[in-house]
Amino acid sequence: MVDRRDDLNPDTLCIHAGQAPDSEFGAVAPPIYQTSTFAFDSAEQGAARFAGTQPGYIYTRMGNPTIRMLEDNLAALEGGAAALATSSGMAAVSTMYFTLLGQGDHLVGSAGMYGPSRLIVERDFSRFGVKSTWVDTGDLEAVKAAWRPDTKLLYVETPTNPTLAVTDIAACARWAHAHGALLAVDNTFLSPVLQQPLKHGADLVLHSVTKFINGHADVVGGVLVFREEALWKRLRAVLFYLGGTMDPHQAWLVLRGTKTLALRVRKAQENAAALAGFLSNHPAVEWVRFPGLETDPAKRALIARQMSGPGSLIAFELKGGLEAGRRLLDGVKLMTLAVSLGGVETLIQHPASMTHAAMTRENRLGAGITDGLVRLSVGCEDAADLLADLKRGLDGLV
Ligand code: LCS
Repeated sequence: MVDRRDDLNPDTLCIHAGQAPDSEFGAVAPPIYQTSTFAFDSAEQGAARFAGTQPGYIYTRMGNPTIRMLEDNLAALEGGAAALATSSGMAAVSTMYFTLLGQGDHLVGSAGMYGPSRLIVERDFSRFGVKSTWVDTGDLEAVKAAWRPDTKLLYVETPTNPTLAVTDIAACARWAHAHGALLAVDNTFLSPVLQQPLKHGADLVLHSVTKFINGHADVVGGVLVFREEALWKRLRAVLFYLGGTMDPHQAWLVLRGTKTLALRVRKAQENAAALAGFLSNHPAVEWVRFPGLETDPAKRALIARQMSGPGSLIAFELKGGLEAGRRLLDGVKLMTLAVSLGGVETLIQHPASMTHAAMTRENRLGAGITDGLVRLSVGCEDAADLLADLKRGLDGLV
């Protein structure tokens, strides 16, 4: 079985890590162990499995071979010690909060992160005495200013959804560790093909695997990947009781997705670079945010250090603001008007009225999510077809 071998490149790990031909019949594709429970040979063996003195499976909420293949695959891709697959990205986020934060603890997070990842702390975990401050984590001075003696977790999304602000993971790791806290990074927007936060000092990485990792808009899922086994064990114990674990069939579908992850990410990124360049030169466009178009020298250097590409998400605003944005959303034909991202199909959406609508307008504006911001998740279609669709939509506005 291909494991965490440093000599293998991401393209190879995507296809092979965590997966060996099936031991029973040699099936090349991973078998789906669609079972809720596992038979013991004897009472003694059952007791030993529960006691943890003998390896082997017990019950699918507490582990399953198909799910384990996905966890090993993603742990290898992120360069981690171990992983936990979850029923959704939000199950990964909430299991992390539930394990690492308690009464009186404080969290510092990226203001512009995916709305629900922030809202669940402000609305729900606050009922149990968890406090939070949300800042532009791309500015280390803002992180330092938000810090308190009881800060236990620094939670960064980089680049952020949907503003594409980039945070220095290594600098955040140094700061958090020097102050007795952990650093978690949501790596959904880039995937391990383009960014590996654990290598820059993060303690855990999480993904909505619904996005690039699965890549085919047919599964909702999540994963947590850990630099060290001790933290994996802590979250694992909580996940097994909270119950947000993945299903074997879900894991199998995601394993199909990971095989082509590197290919899809690169193709989508090429397309995105073409569309971002086109948008930034179009008279109907007010501004474009895309890591590949960054002009600030310090941020450019950070992007070169931390990311092996700009990814395939673009945020932009039209000169006509919200109204023009609405007309574009209704005017494109090939691009699909839908939330989510990271799939083979290009999706277009309006965060202020869709993905980030539950946030207050004040918090949205504070996080850079203007009323007219349009988010594009560029897929793997032909670049010329995408450009023609966008051109048709924009030309109708000027
Ligand atoms: N983290 C990020 C960065 C996300 O974009 C999302 C979902 C999640 C976590 C939560 O993952 P889920 O539970 O949905 O698997 N982002 C969405 C978006 O931008 N549009 O629809 C969902």
